[in-house]
Amino acid sequence: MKIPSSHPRARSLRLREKIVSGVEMGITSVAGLIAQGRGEAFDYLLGEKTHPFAKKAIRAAAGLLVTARHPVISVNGNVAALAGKQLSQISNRFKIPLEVNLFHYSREREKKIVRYLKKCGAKTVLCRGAMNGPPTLKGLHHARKYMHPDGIAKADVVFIPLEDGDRCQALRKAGKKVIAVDLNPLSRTARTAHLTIVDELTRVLEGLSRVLKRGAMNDAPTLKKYNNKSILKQAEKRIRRGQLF
Ligand code: PTJ
Repeated sequence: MKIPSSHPRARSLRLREKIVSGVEMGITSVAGLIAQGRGEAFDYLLGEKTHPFAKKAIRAAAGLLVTARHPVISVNGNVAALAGKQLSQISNRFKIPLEVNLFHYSREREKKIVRYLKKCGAKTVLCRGAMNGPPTLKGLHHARKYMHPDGIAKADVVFIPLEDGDRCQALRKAGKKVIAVDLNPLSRTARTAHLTIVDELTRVLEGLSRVLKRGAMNDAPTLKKYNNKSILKQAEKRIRRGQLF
């Protein structure tokens, strides 16, 4: 489907098409369409733009990523379809490995995502693959518990776009610093992460790349001085104000 640029919501519609083609390519799960719809609803209420509270969170996230000993970016089927190229560029340039981690797991889909990310240019893509007894996250009883020994298992900072709350909690309990991207400031993921960016993923990655390239995170607050609750409150207030476009 070709979306005319004159359409007032062209960008959002193009992202929807990306998710649809992700499903057609077999990299996004069918449930991923529902997740995208939830995201769109919140983005609509946010006026489909990056607000100051998200910009602040992006700068803090950049600061955390560049000072990490071993940062890792977790990639699921929606994230790969929406932002495969953007993530591959960030991963290569700043030496942050990508690790495929799926809720609706199948070896076949995992392989397709790895292949797709490599086609997007990513140099380091980790996954569960055929590993025998990979390390697991305590307290999780589904496929998202698996960690790559050179990836999330030894990471100090994990970047989790579009994540389930229970995995976010389990990562925190395992002592990782967690950066989440979630358009819903009320979600368990948003409330559990150390640092939550309430904004649409592809806009977040554009902002993050810009900040990282310019080194503009040098004056970003460290986690000790960062107040995630206040950022979430600001996002919720903006949604409740109901002033759309
Ligand atoms: O590929 P899999 O099998 O690992 O499955 C991935 C999905 C995303 C389907 C799975 O993790 C899932 O069901 O996610 P949820 O519980 O629907 O959560 C998705 C969250 O991400 C919701 O709070 C949405 O508001 C938010 N979201 C959706 N799209 C975007 C988004 N946030 C930022 N940018 C988006 N583009």
